Amino acid sequence: MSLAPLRALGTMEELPKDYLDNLFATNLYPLWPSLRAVLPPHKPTAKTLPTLWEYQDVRPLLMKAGELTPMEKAERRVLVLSNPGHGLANMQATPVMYLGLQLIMPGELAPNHRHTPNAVRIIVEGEGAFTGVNGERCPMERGDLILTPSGRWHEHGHDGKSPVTWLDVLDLPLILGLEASYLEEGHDVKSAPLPASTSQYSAAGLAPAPLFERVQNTHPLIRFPWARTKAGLQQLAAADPGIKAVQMAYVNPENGADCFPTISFSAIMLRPGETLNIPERSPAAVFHIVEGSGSVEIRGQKFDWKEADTFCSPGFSTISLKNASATAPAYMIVADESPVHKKLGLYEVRN
Ligand code: GTQ
Repeated sequence: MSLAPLRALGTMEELPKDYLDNLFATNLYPLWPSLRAVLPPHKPTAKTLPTLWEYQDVRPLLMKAGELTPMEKAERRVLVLSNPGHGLANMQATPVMYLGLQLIMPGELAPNHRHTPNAVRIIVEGEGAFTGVNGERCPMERGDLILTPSGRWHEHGHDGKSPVTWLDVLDLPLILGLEASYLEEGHDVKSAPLPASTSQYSAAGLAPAPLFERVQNTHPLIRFPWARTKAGLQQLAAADPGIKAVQMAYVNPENGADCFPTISFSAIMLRPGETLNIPERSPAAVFHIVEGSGSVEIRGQKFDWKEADTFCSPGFSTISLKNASATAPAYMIVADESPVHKKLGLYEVRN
């Protein structure tokens, strides 16, 4: 299909100043000087810049926050991975996703609260911490993915001996943009502990069915232990050596749906020596490295990554992931905004 050339449109400068003043005084604004900015041809304009946050750079600053700011003054001790393309103070990595690295020290408690944005924790470092989600106590171990869905009470505690850190992924920028973001301070929920969902859904394809009454729960499984995810990826790779990508989605085990209505999560194993070319898709994405090292090229920009690093890509980007090792697999967790794009009829895969 040949595309018609774009008409050159009138500019602000061409309009008389007193006319513009009258427009502004009446809370009006002319479309045509800005039309190309909000409706660019063929492909959206992305504020989101491909950005890498190396854990070795963030960690000392996060530990320093542990010295500078006690938990009582922080509620959540987090350094936000802010995309410079959106402005650092806007605290967003992509249009839908907020990322933060959170630190909890031994003996500390990040108090109970709940909020409208959905959140996921991906555990990065340390042992002995836990997240309570509506009373379900979830141990935090490296690589685990733990959901705290919208409206669920949650708190973080730490009975161990060394600092524990994790990556928070929230749909905060979207919920904030909808003017629907708010929080409530906590209640003590320990009195009504829930059974561990990880034990209830311990085997793929099997769900608890006490006397055939199935659970109606939008988030039946809260904690996805890394050991299981890794084993699943390895078994997938072994079962189908020709498979295009060794990737498994984190889903609601009752119905196979994405965990959240806004963000989709999956895990990828890059086989030894593998280069994985991801086609141009409309949603932005975030990658967090659990194990291994390699490089990525996003819109022609190249980054080297290793364990515990995090990077993001704008939508409509070609992404090429390369495992640096010829002998060891690399593992990463991917979050993308495809659920929002699909619901709004915007989802595209090109080439
Ligand atoms: O742990 O509940 O990074 O409420 C931002 C807001 C983490 C949390 C964040 C939060 C939390």
